[in-house]
Amino acid sequence: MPSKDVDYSCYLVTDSTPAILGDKDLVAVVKAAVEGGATIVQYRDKTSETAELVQVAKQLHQITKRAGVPLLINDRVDVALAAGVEGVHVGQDDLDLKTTRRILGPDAIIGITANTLEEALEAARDGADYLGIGTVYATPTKENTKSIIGAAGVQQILTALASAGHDEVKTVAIGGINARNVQRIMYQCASPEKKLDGVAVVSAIMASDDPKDATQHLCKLISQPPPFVTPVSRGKLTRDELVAKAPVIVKRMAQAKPLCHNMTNLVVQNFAANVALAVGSSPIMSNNGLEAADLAALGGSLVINMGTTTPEMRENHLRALAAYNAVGSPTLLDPVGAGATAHRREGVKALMAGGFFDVIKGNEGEIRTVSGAQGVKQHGVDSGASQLSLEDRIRLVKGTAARERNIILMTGSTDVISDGERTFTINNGHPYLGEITGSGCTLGTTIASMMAAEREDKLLAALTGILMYEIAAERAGVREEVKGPGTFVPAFIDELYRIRQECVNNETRWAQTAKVDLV
Ligand SMILES: *[C@@H]1O[C@H](CO)[C@@H](O)[C@H](O)[C@H]1NC(C)=O
Ligand SMILES: CC(=O)N[C@H]1CO[C@H](CO)[C@@H](O)[C@@H]1O
Repeated sequence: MPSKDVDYSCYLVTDSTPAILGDKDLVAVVKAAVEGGATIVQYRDKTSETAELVQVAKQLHQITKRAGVPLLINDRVDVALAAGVEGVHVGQDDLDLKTTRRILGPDAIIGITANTLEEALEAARDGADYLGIGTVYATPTKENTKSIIGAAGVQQILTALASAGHDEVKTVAIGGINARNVQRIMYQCASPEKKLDGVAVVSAIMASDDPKDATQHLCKLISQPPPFVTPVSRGKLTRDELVAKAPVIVKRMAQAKPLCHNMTNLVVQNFAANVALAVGSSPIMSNNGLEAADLAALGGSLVINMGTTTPEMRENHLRALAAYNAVGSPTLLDPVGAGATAHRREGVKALMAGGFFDVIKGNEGEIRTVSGAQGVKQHGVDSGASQLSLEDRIRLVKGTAARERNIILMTGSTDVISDGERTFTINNGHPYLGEITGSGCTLGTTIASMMAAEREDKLLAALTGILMYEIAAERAGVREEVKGPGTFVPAFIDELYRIRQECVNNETRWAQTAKVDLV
């Protein structure tokens, strides 16, 4: 077969260890996977003797050749030659690429593992056909956690390859990839300049009771964008369009009364529920991850508030997140106090590695933690009180949103929000919001409610939520009976309710007071 015309999309790496393979037969599993649609197979066996490796490789090759699927051998150039397969995959500690190429010739497929920018660029220069980039996430098959780079790390490598002009080199991501996360990983790894050509999986197929079915399912997922990606391209958005559309979205939301599923342990119960009701969504509080799938099916949105997260809670959060991601319903993360303790930083990292959030909202310290939670470079992890300039805040928010391919909102006296392409600052609100508990959390609820009603342009939905919330606060703050934070709360709830009613009655003037700038 012409070796350089290779489909890397659904790449199986074998594993013969009992912990993964169980009592299944390796050759039978590979046969099933190839029938299920695996497009390329790497035989990886770090323990068997050479003679056995060659013998198994030959057996596997009979299967793959018939299906027109290339077979590569991990590390062992001699075994690849002896079995006459299509190529090898080498690690950084194996035989070097140039020597491997000299031995196997120009037609052989040669891939190499790349964990860093330097390794990737060097391998591309040295003529690798493809790079196995990772480790994306922790995996049961590899112990070395130091090599974990997350989707953000993969993206950084793809960007660097593209800027160095290495468009030709193919790329697959590897490490902890399974049916639950494969679509998100492909989506979040992609840089504007270069996308992944595929993903490599080990346990998701090798450990499955039905490897054919598992492969079919994975290959199908790989070929489709994740459900939470909106098909419409993100159009441009001006302040005037926003002011015109916001009341329409609030009205739509008020009429649909979408469910707002909040997973939180707030001490501000009453206030949170009252805000949701005033805004017009239908609050439901369930911290039980098991019922999340049922709730997700109802078309509402999910708010995860990290206030007091415990390890058991995290399992529930991840389960709920997976359920909402699976149907493409909106999700919002409020990483309360994210930078405060190592435990919370760990929590943010685990949530971001465990699913997709359409919006991550937080104050400066929280968003700085989020920006450092993943990736090759760990910048700005500490939540010091360092005051960033507005320009720095804008850069941070925009860069993090572009990297995560979602929406980042940094709240403050000037809010900054971006989807990586469009960035806005908002200067509405009232100082009393900072004097009451739960105002950050309930802003999250308001935004999530709008996102359930406006599914196409998520940034527009989020902006609508912020405006409704902050303009209600402004109107409450100037009411005659409001003398301080205590009297502010009921007035604020009234104003949220009034704005909703105005929208239902087609009165749109409230939105004119938006202090929003496209930056
Ligand atoms: C608001 O506008 C819609 C469509 O333009 C109209 O059908 C509806 O009757 C209006 N509602 C009110 C309360 O004026
Ligand atoms: C808006 C809303 O539904 N808030 C709820 C979130 O969860 C807490 C309990 O953890 C409830 O008390 C709130 O009412």
